[in-house]
Amino acid sequence: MSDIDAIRSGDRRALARAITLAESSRPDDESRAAALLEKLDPPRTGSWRLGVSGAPGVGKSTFIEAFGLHALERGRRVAVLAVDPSSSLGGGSILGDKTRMERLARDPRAFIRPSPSGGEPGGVARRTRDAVRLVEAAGYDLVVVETVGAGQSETAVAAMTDMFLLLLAPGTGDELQGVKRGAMELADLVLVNKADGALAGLARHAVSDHRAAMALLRPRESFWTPRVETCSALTGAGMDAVWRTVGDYFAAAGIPDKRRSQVRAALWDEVARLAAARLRADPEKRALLTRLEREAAEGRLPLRRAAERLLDGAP
Ligand SMILES: Nc1nc2c(ncn2[C@@H]2O[C@H](COP(=O)(O)OP(=O)(O)OP(=O)(O)O)[C@@H](O)[C@H]2O)c(=O)[nH]1
Ligand SMILES: [Mg+2]
Repeated sequence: MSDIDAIRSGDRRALARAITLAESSRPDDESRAAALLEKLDPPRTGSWRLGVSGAPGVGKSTFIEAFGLHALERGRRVAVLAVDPSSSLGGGSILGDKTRMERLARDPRAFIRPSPSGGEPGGVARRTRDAVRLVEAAGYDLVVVETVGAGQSETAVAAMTDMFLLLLAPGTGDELQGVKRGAMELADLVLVNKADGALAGLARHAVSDHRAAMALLRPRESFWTPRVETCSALTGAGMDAVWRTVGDYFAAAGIPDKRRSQVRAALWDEVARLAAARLRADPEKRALLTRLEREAAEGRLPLRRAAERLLDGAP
């Protein structure tokens, strides 16, 4: 059976191998991965791609497990992928050992992929995009991409998913100030998690604060006004409402158009990456590159001029 047929037929090991190949930054693996991706069916527009972000410990993994189990009951097949900005620096891994989402992981209708470790920063997002394509080809139609709320990973995840969920915890002081405005601006749904026990009251207050704050932001999508709700990933409270809100979003959204424009933007990222890699590897440019780098570093040549000369091959 070909790799593609094995993936299509639900062979989890073939799927895992294909994702490993897509995560590799070795040039020969990259071209094998591209050949594999080329053979995939066009992406399914019936799938839901959700980005989930939030500060460490806010409950992302617990939420994804609760939401994922909910989705399984409603006939979806669930894949969870992680974009972990720290792993590229040799740090920990979101889905590594801390939270295994054990109940979800045990279900044959779910596929959980730990975050890639190693590789150049920025490459993680690109490889996750390929992993989304692969899990969809294997029939998973709810793809959740988890990322810890740090730096550019949120922006990258929002740019590769259909709907972006931001999780906050009440009473941690990060209600308004600690959470970057940027993450709020990306969010289609803000969830104040841990709305249980002693934190329930605080969570309600946090919701009204965030609603007021969100009302001041310009909506990202013409078809959707971002919402703020509470939930408890631990008890499952509010999970039905979250499911309905996600359903409302997908009923309102023009997913094919949104994905087309995401792919256009990603294409230009890829072009820039490939062009830079080829220039760096070009033996004829090596001497020129060294000289231009030095002149730019010494402030003798504006960056724009250095880049132009490198591209044009001017002396
Ligand atoms: N009370 C309460 N605790 C929760 C809830 N959700 C998560 N927790 C707890 O919060 C802790 C962190 O949960 P995780 O799901 O691992 O959080 P995370 O955001 O995935 O954390 P990182 O992956 O480290 O960024 C765990 O001890 C959870 O049991 C909730 O809704 N209520
Ligand atoms: Mg986690």
